[in-house]
Order: sequence, then structure tokens, then C-alpha cells
Amino acid sequence: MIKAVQAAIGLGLLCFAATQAAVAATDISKLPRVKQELVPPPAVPKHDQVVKGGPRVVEVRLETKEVLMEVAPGANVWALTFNGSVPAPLIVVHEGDYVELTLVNPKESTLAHNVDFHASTGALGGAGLTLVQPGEEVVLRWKAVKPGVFVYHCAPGGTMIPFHVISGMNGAVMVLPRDGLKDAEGKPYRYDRAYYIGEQDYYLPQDDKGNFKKYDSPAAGMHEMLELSKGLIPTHVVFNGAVGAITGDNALSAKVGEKVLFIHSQANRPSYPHLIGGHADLYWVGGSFSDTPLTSQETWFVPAGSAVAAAYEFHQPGLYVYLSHNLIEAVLMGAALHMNVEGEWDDDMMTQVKAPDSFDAEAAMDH
Ligand SMILES: [Cu+2]
Repeated sequence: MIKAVQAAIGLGLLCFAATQAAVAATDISKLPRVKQELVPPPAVPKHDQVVKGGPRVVEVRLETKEVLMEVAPGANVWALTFNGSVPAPLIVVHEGDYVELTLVNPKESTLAHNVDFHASTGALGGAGLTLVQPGEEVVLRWKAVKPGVFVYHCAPGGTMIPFHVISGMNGAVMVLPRDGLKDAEGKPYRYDRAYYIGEQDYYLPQDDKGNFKKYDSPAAGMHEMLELSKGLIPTHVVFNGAVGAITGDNALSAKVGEKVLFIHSQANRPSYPHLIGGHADLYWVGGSFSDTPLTSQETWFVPAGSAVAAAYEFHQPGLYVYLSHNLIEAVLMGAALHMNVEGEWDDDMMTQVKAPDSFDAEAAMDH
């Protein structure tokens, strides 16, 4: 049964490339073109929140890179990446724009790669049209018709699909409405900063002494990693590829009074983002910007294989922790980050009325 499903997915990839019929509605050659410089997360590419005028062709370049990365001290993974980072970069366009992807698989690679864009419309999300062997490159164009935030990931067929995704090969696309985001009352909502948090579950095999195994190539560890993954218990759940990647000097930052948009993706499992000491003022369920956002959420939800967006205006300074509020995953497996917020403390919002002091139980009883 499993073999049949894997074969069907593989066959779909082969057949689709051969049977695609072209229906071109727009003269693409007349549209303005812009190159988007992709940046490593949690940074997001420079973009306007509101755009005037008609659609554009937004050119992006993703290069597949297979790199040995440290997930935690003594724990390494052959990360399968787009542009060298886990997660892959966020791509930002506006509704009606065309994304024109150049996907490059260098000849030093050991595996074939492709991209399935959840934001796109068409069989396999473009995966059948983008499969590139080492030493090949391909160009795919798709129209961004659904506003929201969406996952993209490598999906080369069969067991290679979970293997590439749990090895880090996933990112997100944000498709903004042309007139920008709206709050729950339909009023324009503008953020001062945006961050992209890509959550990654890893399944790293250990030897009989409990040490994490190190392999010579991605394929060398594939079988053991997939066998371990069938238990559905990750060894690590992390933000930005490694435990503690967004802490210390790499912590996020903001100022009191700023509105911050958090884009959070998980290509393979659910997640439960929570900002300790804050809230989601706005939460776009399922990542859809077509729907009215929910307000004042304590914890929000990322279904497996999706990205969502949440926005918060900071009212207090301090070191915030943003985590997945499955606290086992956050504290014991790594799904947490730090954020430094500068500004003036508001005593009206919170104050320590009495400092910790020793408590005399007998005196208290006398009263
Ligand atoms: Cu891949």
C-alpha cells in the first residue's frame, strides 16, 4: 500500500511534465520585472506593504545546498537547504504578481531537488516542473492568486519527500494584498517589523551509547533517519535550524510601541506559537489574508504543512521568549527564541507590589 502511494506520487511527477497544456492569459513580456534579494531567516526581504499599479514579475533564485550543520552540540545533520539556511528564505510578493523562480542544483550536489509551492495553483505546486538533477537549473513561473502566508518545500517523490522536508528543505512565501493587511475591523494594518520563524523537526539517529551519529553524505543516513521518523517523536524541534539559533546576539529585537508581524511555518508537524508576556493582537488563521484575523489570542496554531501570521504591538520592554507552547518541545527539544524589546516600563500594566521576603508562618497565624 505504502509502495503504491509512493509510486503514484512518483508517477504523477513524471506524467505531469509531459502532459502540461499551456494556457497563457497575460502577456508576461509587458509586465515590469523586479529581482528580489532573498535573505537568511529570521530576516525578511525588503518589501513594500502596499503597492500601486498592476502585477509584476518577481524574480527569485534558489540554489540547493547540502551542508553538514550542527543542530546542537554533538548533533549534526546533513541539512538539505535552499540557499544554505534552515528554513529556506521567505519570498514576499503581492496578490496578482508572478513569482519567477530560478532553481539551481549545483553539480556538487548528491541528490535531485525540486519545489512544491503551496501558494501556487497547478498540479503538484510546481514540483513536477522543477525537478533538477545535480548540475541542472530550471525556471518556473506561477501567479500568486491567494493572499496569505504559505509553505514551500522540496518534494522529489516517494520517501524522498519526508526525507528532504525533515532534513530542512522548506521555507515560506508571503503574498500580501496589494493594498496591504487589514485588522479585524477592516482598517489598514501596517507593521513596523516582520520576522520569519521556520520551525524544523529533526530525527537524528543515535548509536547504542546515545551519541548522535555522523554520516559521510545525506544518503548515508537516510534509511536510519526515516526509520526513526516513523515513531513520530523528533529528537529536536528548533527555530532557524538549530537549538538556540535565535538567542543572544541573534535574538530578535523591537521597541515598545512597534507592531511586529511574526510569520511562522512548519512543513511537517503542528506548532503552537506563544509569546510569553504578550499576545497575538491579530492572528490570521491558516495564514489566509482573505479572512478577518482573530484578535487577542494567547496561543495560536500552525497546522502541519502551513505557515500562519500573527501581529503584536509591544507595550513593555524586556527579554521576551517566543516558543511553541508544547513546553516539552520548547524547553527540552529547542522550539524557543528570544526577543529584546527596548522602551519604558509601564507600571500600570504590571508592577511588583512587594519584593520576595521571608514569610513568617507563625506570625501570620496570630493575626
Ligand atoms: Cu530536495
